[in-house]
Amino acid sequence: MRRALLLLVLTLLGIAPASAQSERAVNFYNWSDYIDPEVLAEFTKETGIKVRYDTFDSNDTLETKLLTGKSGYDVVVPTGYFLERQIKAGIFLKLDKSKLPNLVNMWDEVAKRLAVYDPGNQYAVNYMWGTVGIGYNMRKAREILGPDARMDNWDIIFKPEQIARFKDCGVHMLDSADDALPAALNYLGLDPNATNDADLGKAADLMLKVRPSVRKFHSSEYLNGLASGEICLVLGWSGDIKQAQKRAAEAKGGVEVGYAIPQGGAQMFFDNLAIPKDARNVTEAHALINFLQRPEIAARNTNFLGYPNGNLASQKLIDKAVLEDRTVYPEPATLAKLYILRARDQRTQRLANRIWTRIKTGR
Ligand code: N2P
Repeated sequence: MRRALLLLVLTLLGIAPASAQSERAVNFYNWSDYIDPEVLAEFTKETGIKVRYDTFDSNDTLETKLLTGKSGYDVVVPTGYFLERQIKAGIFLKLDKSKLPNLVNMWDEVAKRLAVYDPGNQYAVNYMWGTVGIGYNMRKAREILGPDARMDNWDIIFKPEQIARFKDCGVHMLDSADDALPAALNYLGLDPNATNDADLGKAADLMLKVRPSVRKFHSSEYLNGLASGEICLVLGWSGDIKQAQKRAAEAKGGVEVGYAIPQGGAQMFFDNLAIPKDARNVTEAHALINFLQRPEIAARNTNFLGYPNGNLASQKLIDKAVLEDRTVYPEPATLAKLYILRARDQRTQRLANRIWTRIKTGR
């Protein structure tokens, strides 16, 4: 009652604090397992801005929401090659860099690569990046391949007789035409960005041959699956596998998880913070993006996630074991072998999605 009266008086005087008029909030749509949960609580504590947080595990899911308009989200995290065509489709707001002073902390090497998708870095700021590689149960790998087992080899995934040896202990693969098909193309010595029917057809044939050994196509369950020992092999995203490794170690159940970036080259991806044009909380969206680029916050997320970030100033605050882990921050020789994907044109995307459905259903 006293509070209500006070608010009434303040409102009449025209000096009501913003929080009294309506609660400040930001709607954040992020990948699953992609933030240290304490970070959001800290943002709210400090700014008074509440975070409504939802997660997805596929660029297609995010894009469907963005393209239908009125997604309701203020900050989203598209991967570079989706961002590229979404920018062209006019979906995003140009960032107001005067509200993002922490951009001075960004890492030029990453910003430069991101500019391939977002020329001039006008619409997006890198959040995390990573690689697509092989996650595995170390003991199972030794049992199956012998004590000197090397898992940094695409033969494990793409030679039907090799992957078949892991079938019984459980194989998962990302449910993503954009991650799996390019890996198959690369393995075949073809351009991972191929758009022609013949090359994509060859990738499909290869996938169909290994498909009988895959228990499930899913893009987030493998984290817990690997950590618990329920599965033993995955074609997955680096940091999710690094989190599985950490969870397994913490659980002290004897499960040891490994992550390998295969020798034959792998995909390097960039996931980026952007604001949809129809966002209703634009000031709050900038505040959140700026907060995430504080060196200590970016470092905490990387320590928690095992994904490298695009924030150079954060590196001196990242745990040494993470910063020096070459499966998180790859060394130059490995980096040189990584490939990036570009936005597919509509025709190729449709073709890839059709192929993917065929692979998943096994027909
Ligand atoms: C986080 C997955 C992000 C990597 N779980 C895919 N862009």
